[in-house]
Amino acid sequence: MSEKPTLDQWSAAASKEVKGKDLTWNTPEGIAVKPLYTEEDLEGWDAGLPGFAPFTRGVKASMYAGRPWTIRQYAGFSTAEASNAFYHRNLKAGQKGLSVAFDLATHRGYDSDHPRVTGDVGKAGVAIDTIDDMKILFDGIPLDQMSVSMTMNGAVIPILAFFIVAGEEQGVDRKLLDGTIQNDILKEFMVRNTYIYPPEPSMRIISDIFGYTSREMPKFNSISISGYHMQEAGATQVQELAFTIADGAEYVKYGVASGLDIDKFAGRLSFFFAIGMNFFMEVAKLRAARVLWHRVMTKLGAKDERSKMLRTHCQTSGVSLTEKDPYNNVMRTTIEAMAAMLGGTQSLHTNALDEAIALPTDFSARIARNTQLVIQEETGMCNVVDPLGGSYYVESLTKQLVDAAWEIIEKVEAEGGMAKAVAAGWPKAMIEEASAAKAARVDRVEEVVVGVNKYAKDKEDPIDILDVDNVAVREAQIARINKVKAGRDEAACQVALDALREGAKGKGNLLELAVECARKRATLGEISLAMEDVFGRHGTFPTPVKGIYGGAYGEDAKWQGLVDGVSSIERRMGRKPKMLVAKMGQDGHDRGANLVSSAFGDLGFDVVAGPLFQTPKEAADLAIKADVDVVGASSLAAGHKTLIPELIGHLKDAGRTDIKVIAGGVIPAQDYQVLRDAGVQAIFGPGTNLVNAATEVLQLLGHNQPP
Ligand code: 3CP
Repeated sequence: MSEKPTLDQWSAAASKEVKGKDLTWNTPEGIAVKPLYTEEDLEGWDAGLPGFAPFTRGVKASMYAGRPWTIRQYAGFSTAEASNAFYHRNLKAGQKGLSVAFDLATHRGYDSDHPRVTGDVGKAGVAIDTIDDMKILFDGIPLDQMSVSMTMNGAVIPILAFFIVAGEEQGVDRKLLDGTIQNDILKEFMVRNTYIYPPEPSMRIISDIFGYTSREMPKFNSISISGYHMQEAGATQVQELAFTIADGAEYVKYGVASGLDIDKFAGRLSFFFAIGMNFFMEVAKLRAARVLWHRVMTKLGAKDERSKMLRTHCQTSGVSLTEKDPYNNVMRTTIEAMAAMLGGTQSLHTNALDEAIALPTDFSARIARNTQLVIQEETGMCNVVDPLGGSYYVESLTKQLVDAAWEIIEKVEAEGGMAKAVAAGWPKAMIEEASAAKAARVDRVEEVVVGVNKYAKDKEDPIDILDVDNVAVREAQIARINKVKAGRDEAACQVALDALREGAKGKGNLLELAVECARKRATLGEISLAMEDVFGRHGTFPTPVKGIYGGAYGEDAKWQGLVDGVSSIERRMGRKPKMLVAKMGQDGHDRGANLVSSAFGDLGFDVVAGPLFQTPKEAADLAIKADVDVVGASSLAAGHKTLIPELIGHLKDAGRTDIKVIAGGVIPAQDYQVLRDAGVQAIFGPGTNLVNAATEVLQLLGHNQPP
């Protein structure tokens, strides 16, 4: 019998094959992934059994062998009628649960008739202004039988109140309402920006929702603590994991401080993670998340095992999708969906292939949904619980992720918890640094994106995408708001709103008070404003990170050529070229804007990072006041065709046609001509290489010798 080879022998053989090249892969998380894992890597690690603490291998003993995860596609666009029809079609085609996407006006607590939201109504989600909209949204969908998730954070009180009253008016007892509300404000302050109120009252809102739902809606998940948006904003998996678990711990502490018994509400906390392209890392991340949550909740004093069990929704990664060569997105999403299920998710959204540029069409939504149906029903993958359990690599990675995230969680704890950390700003800065570093890796082709920075097609064929006529949607919404207001008992409505305002000053349960407002037909904007009168509206200024993007280029000749170009413009103008990076409308997605600010700042531009949520007039005024040479309008939420032409109009009215306007973000090729006709001088779609973009901007500023 031949002798068993040793690890040293393997190492020598591998090294010989690759002529001594180091095969270690250093991931962006700072994890050194070896080319081989063996049982030696599992020392001191026991993954246990599924259905038993700490649930490393899954929260249910039988997992998908007993019941597969919920196919829950996130959707909503334009009107309640159109979204309702879409839901009915999807449910008929095999979807199992609903997940509502609201438009940005709704997210930010504005009715559709508010002057700040002209570009946002019905874009990127459904417009909900009144209880009537909510009733139409769920028409023919029995709310005691269908679990409904709602992605809402800022305007969480009126939306949940509308949902409860829509149930009431369907004859459904709220005890039977099943679903989830996102209700996760800490990550809004960190990365997503659809907050309304300052942090303290926002945290109170969450405790009030915990209090009300644990008492009145025992089947309802009161929060979806979300790491998804962190990864979308550029966070590494370790950062996503650590900050999400730390957010969860903070909410539990607030709930307990408000007088709730931990085991009365903790069993209905749920989570939400992104699943990107680093396949095994994502599988391990979900397993590590369950271990970490169990550890945190034990420390916080939970006794019931259900309070310590991390149940999660997952969504395949939006930022991993590309506008270029878009059918590659089907494969990306399939791989990510497999990572989510092998990690043991409870519920999953698979992105449609066109989601890098628009809301899905029926065609693309069908492929996305069928991706899950094929995995569930054709592959046999669901029949074995945690089939990757025991993999040396996956188990080892799980352990490494637990350890790496725990270090960050302890740092957060040492500094007084996540609310304090968010206020101090360092988690956001860490994520932005990771984001800038990733952008540089992709632009420098150190990270491959097939069809974008490698194997690109010579000519792209535009695909059919969905376009929402938001002028028509807005008019229809305004008509319904007026009808609801005309038909209501005005005095009774005002009494309910006054009671909510008083409750905001004192200690009343805000959700309970808002339910009464919804019954009396108050609008979403009115309910939000009653609280805003007391709490105020929160605003922030971006603080782009410095030196990370540029630092990655170092002495690179092309980069240095650009730096020299900026210097030569500076010599000619007697000052640095100046750029306003503008975010208009209610679009809080600031990853693109922050990246542009960082990269152009590193090149030597004087960058004015404009505040979020400006109107086109405010952005034009700021551009003129700051006397910039160029305005870069960043749009990631489909408002560009309304907002950017308006901005140019205001600059024109002020006689400042010399200020050049460029546009970047999620702008489909189909819209380029409209923008060019309006006067936009350069357009940068998703996946733009920032060095190439800068070359073009320098040319616009008269530097005609591109490096
Ligand atoms: C599950 N069950 C089982 C088994 N598996 N019973 C027996 N054997 C099994 N093997 C039971 C569960 O205990 C539960 O009953 C019921 O079946 C449903 O299962 P679940 O796992 O709770 O699944 P679900 O109802 O779908 O809930 C999943 C979670 C929920 C818990 C994650 O929070 C959720 O659906 N979240 C979705 C969040 C979402 O859609 N977010 C969209 C974000 P009991 O309840 O009686 O125990 S979209 C954002 C996009 C970006 C942006 O924000 O802009």
